[in-house]
Amino acid sequence: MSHQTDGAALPAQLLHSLREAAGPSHVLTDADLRATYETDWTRRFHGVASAVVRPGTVDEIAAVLRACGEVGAAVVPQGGNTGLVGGGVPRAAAPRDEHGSPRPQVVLSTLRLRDREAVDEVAGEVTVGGGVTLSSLQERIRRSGWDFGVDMGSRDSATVGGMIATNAGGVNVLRYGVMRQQLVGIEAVLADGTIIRRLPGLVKDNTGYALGPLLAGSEGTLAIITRVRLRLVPAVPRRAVALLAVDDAAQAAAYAAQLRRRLPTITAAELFDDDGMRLVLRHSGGEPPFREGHPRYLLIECGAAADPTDELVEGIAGLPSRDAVVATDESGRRRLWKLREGHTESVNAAGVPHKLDVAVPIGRIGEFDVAVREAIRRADPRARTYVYGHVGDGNLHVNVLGPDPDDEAVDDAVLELAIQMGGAVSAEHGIGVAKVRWLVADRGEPDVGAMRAIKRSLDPQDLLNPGVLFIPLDRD
Ligand code: 2HG
Ligand code: ZN
Repeated sequence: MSHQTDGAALPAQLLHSLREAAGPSHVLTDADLRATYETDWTRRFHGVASAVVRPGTVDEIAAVLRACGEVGAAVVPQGGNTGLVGGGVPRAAAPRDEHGSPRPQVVLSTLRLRDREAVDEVAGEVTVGGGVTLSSLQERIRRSGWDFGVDMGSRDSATVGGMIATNAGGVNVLRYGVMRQQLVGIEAVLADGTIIRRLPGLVKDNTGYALGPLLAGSEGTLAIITRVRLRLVPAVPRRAVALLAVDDAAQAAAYAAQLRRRLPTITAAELFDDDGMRLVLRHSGGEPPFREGHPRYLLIECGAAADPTDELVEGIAGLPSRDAVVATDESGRRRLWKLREGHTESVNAAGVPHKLDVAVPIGRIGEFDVAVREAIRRADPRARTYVYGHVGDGNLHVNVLGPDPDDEAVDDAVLELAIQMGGAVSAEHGIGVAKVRWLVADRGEPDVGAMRAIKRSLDPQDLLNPGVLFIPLDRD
């Protein structure tokens, strides 16, 4: 996975046409300038790009794709480069052409697609460029009393185009759903440069195949997403957060389920363990929330127009816990959220992590949390395991430190267990290059055959993100 990369030279014709398409200053060929686009956030995945191109408009993107198509160069779409499965950086082993030679890999950055229309106050929707970051979207719409249904720790860098491409989820899924459910219109460029556009923002639209939802979660393999129309949700300015210390993940999941029923204002139900919390505190400082450590922690957030503290306090009152704390002011809430959201950064600072984002039937979360630790111990007794995630929707992030980046024994153990227990090998991060071997095991041949047929008809040259999602088309 992190093997030495064999970067292909950039053909002069391609360099010329990329410069024509995006403007010379937006075609980066210097190793120093390319570097940040070539390695993913975890440092586990990297490859060499022949060039990085930063087009600023949909027409420029169409021209870039046509130029790459002419020479058979692979295109790696990239937004904020916050992906965790290696899908947004060049392949370590470059894709090959029919003669077995490495194909040039061009990273296509969407970061310049930053146009933002005014909020449509009547529809409660907004249209923005794919390169707009989540935090700048939030900032803008919150000014007009709206909010966006998806929120996550990487908000300052993650772009809405990338979030649609990976069908991101985040911390509020139990209330508002995943990215696909926020999408009411899309503009995208297909591999041959064709621009598809459906942006009127119709909530009901049954005229033919729904291409937007198909592109959501397609991980850059079917099109470059250039603009999206998103549904907004009413802002819930008053928030309260509780942290419960519990016995185990089963109890956390059971409590989250009860609270979802009892608390109409619930926005998040998050899980983490004591090792993870200690790692966060060591990395970023701060006081532990309780005098002593406990096996697992359940964070609950409620949000409403009026202060939901009483409702939250009443909701958790009937649940026996080892300890509990409620934060009602902004700094207290931030402090509790930091214990959960700080995990990704803290784990990354401690090593190159194996990140296994899995979905598990909610009723089996407790069983999975026990079994997965045992399976990892068997695969690598020295591994350090942290399990955290979105317990309210059955999405756990199993993070493992210790094994070499290329050693996939723990990855296999975790993913196999997820499938065995009726879960999925990816909940919200995607397949990328990290889990390609597991797609058929999870989805079955008929599903993957149908996916490959779609891929082949929209991108017969396998230009867009080859090696992501499934093995390259030419190896059928
Ligand atoms: C989160 O929920 C993100 O914090 C990242 O999805 C998960 O660090 C991870 O594995
Ligand atoms: Zn997550």
